[in-house]
Amino acid sequence: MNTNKTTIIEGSFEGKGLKIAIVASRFNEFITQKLLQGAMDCLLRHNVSEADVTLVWVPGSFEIPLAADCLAKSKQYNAVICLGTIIRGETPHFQYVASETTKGVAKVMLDNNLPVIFGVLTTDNIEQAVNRAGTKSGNKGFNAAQSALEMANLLKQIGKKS
Ligand code: INI
Repeated sequence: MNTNKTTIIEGSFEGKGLKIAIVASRFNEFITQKLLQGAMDCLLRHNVSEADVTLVWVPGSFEIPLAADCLAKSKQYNAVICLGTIIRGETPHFQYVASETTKGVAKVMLDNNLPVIFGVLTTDNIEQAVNRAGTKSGNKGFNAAQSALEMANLLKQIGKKS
């Protein structure tokens, strides 16, 4: 029930003036490049200036949290978007990389009070990854950028810690 007394706060998707950092990992780069294209498409279509985007490449998803933390601590950005592709192999390696990357990104976000968006695919096979990188299931890079815009604008309203 909305009695018109409720205060509702939400972030818009307006990107004008926002400074965005993207951390992308080279492992499975052929997929991650598609996520990056999707993310840039979203940012530019929502009025983020190309000059206000910084792109940082890291070797693999495991290294994403460290780079994201450095970018967050620089206080130069309204949001950090993390893009990577982790595909299950024959060993438990996938599990360790996926788990540490996920935990790491979440930690960086909370430690820095900044939107740090999880645009990392974790899939059972290459087909699932392709489906999420601009084919059957959309483009998760585009979705990640949307989340970054919404959260950056939301944090402008609720993000100040006393
Ligand atoms: N890194 C990925 O981004 N995706 C993977 O699927 C992957 N697998 O499966 O091994 C992967 N491994 C590399 C890892 O991220 C680190 O770069 C490496 O362990 C060095 O620290």
